[in-house]
Amino acid sequence: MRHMIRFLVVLLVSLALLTTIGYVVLTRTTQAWYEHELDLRTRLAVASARQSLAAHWTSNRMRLRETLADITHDDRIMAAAACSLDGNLLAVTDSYPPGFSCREVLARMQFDTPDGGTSWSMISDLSSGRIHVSAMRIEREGKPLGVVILVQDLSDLSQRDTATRNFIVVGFAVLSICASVMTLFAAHIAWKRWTFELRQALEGEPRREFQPLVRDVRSLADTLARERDNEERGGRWSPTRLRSTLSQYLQGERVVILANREPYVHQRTGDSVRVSHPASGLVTALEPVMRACSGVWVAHGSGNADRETVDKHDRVKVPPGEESYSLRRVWLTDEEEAGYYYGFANEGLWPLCHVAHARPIFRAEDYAHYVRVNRKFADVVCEEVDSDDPIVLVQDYHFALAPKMIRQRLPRATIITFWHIPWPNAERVGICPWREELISGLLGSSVVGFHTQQHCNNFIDSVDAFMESRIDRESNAVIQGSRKTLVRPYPISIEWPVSWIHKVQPVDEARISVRRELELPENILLGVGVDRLDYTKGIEERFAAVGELLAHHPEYRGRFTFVQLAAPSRTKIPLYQEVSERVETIAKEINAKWSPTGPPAIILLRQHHEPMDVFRYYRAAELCYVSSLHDGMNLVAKEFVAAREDEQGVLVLSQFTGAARDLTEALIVNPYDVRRAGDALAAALTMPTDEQRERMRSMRRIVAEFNVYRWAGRMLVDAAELRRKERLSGRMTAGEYSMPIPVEVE
Ligand code: ADQ
Repeated sequence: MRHMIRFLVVLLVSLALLTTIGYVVLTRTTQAWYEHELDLRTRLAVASARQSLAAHWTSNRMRLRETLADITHDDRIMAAAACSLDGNLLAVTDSYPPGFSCREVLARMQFDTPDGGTSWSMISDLSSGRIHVSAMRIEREGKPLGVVILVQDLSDLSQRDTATRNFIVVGFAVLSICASVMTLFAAHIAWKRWTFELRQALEGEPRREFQPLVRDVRSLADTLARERDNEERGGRWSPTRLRSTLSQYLQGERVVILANREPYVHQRTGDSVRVSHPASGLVTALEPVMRACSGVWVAHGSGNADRETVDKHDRVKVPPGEESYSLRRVWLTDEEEAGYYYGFANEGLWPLCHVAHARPIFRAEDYAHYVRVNRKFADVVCEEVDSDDPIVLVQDYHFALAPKMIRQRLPRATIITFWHIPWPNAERVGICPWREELISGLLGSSVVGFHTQQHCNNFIDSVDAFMESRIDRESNAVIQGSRKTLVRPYPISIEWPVSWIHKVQPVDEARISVRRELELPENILLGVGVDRLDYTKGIEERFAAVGELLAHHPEYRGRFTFVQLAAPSRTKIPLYQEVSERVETIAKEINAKWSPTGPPAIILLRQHHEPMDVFRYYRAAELCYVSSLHDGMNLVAKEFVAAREDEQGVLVLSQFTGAARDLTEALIVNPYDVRRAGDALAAALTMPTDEQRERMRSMRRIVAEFNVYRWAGRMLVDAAELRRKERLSGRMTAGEYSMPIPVEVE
């Protein structure tokens, strides 16, 4: 209704405007027509009396007056006069109006037609009404004798003119209204018809050619409904909201997380035991979620003091001092760790899934360990659950087989598996000798989640290529027998606000302390990179871009330093050792070339830093460069944004990260194009503070809104919904209801 009223107001305003313009145009046009008609009448009248006029012009004033009187017999011509060339009145009829003497008319004629025109006319308004005065030259044998003046009465003409104009204007308005009403009516019918067809298509089976459109509309409607639902339920996602959502959906049941990496590692040095946080995107994302919803985190106990700090069930309460959830540690032998973790997961699956030009290595004995370790962890998960239909969150490529193993022991479990790295295209997946086993293992899940829709599509294509199953592309689901696995994008993020951010040094202090620590001048411009030392992170390309910056922008030589925090990672794998050496060599070469003396161009800190230290570096820097060659999300990009409460600093971000889809206000680069990446670094260093603020503010809004509580909340709510349906279908199978038994879970 509101739309209709708005439309009518716009319509009426447009009509008023159109009618006014139409009125002005019509007035001018009809006036021009009448003037033309009057001129024609004058010519005709004078032409028919021309002979008689010329004959009596000088000789017989009496006959001249009679001729003029004959002319005025025409209804419209009310008076006439004959004037000599020097302006004397020769003859005139009755009712000739004052104010148009021979001299006056000749003078006007001369003024209006200076080139010596033979006729002249004008319209004049008298108290008695409107008149048309025209003058025509009279000649005899080519010689001018004088002029004849005719006066025409326009009173009836102006009446006719007004009537015609009114008629046209009213007609025009009526026509416009009719046309608009008809348009409105036709649009209404077409819209009703279109929505009717769309509704029919959405409710039933759409025609083949509409299927892609209907699929998009359905998925959009789904997302909008879910988003609105979320909004209505409580604004921005936070630990409190996640907790209340979970208590609403899970009635206080605990969630079991299975991840290889533990969130807290106990390390003994001498007599003391220290707790550290591993450098891992997975831990960064999941730890705040666990703090918010409690439960159990099952992980490999990798610290050298881990065994001494657990109870007799291999559990320890974490975080230290807060103790809001349990960490259940699983022990691996050196052989198991070498085969499952270093071998199959990190020399096989990691390079398989990242397009970073490292050859995957698949060894049968590594795979055997991978199967055994997956079974070991799956068994521990089944020990830790507190019901026969628990919610289990399986994390990452270390546990592709575990979902199916858990499902075999707990057929009614709701298992959500999140794959933290990219899923490559089907052709590349085909390289893996155990591709069917991996995919089948993952299909034991109720939901398989990836960071992006592209990764979901690649997974579904791989299922299509290698498995016996039915794919429901409309709902992005894979159906095997009576089981359905949903495939969904859940872009991961970080906690917001970061719970310990108030403990990090403020920007001004961080700038001074970091520069002092690195022995750099106070006014040096600083860039920062923060990564595990991994070939997928593009650290070599990053350093090359710094080299290009200094080569093509000499003003930064000695004025800019790039500091790279590089946490050693997977150091037992030869390729990682090589990358570590290569990175060091490149840094040395660039320093030798561009900063042989003075502040170094690159500082490489190959060590682990605690999160608060990492944030201090983010705050001290002018820019942060994330140059991954292929990445799932990349949380470093989001952390840099979270750290910059001062709304300053520029993020230079690889287009091959998942984060590039969310943080579009970053300077997006192709990390392989080191020349342009160098220019982007220069652009970041010269960006005005206002622009930095605008970009940073917009990115901070995105990270705040799409935080990790939202990521976890959406997954857990989807899982709880799925479980509700499974429970319902279970009750129906058990004969509690007399309805037909649905075989699918959704
Ligand atoms: P990662 O490959 O570990 O994660 P990322 O998402 O960037 O990559 O997270 C790295 C984390 O480690 C960050 O929290 C960072 O602060 C920390 N870190 C890095 N270097 C460090 C250092 N030198 N010292 C201390 N801490 C350091 C994987 C996938 C990603 C995906 C995440 C989460 O590869 O694509 O975003 O999981 O799903």
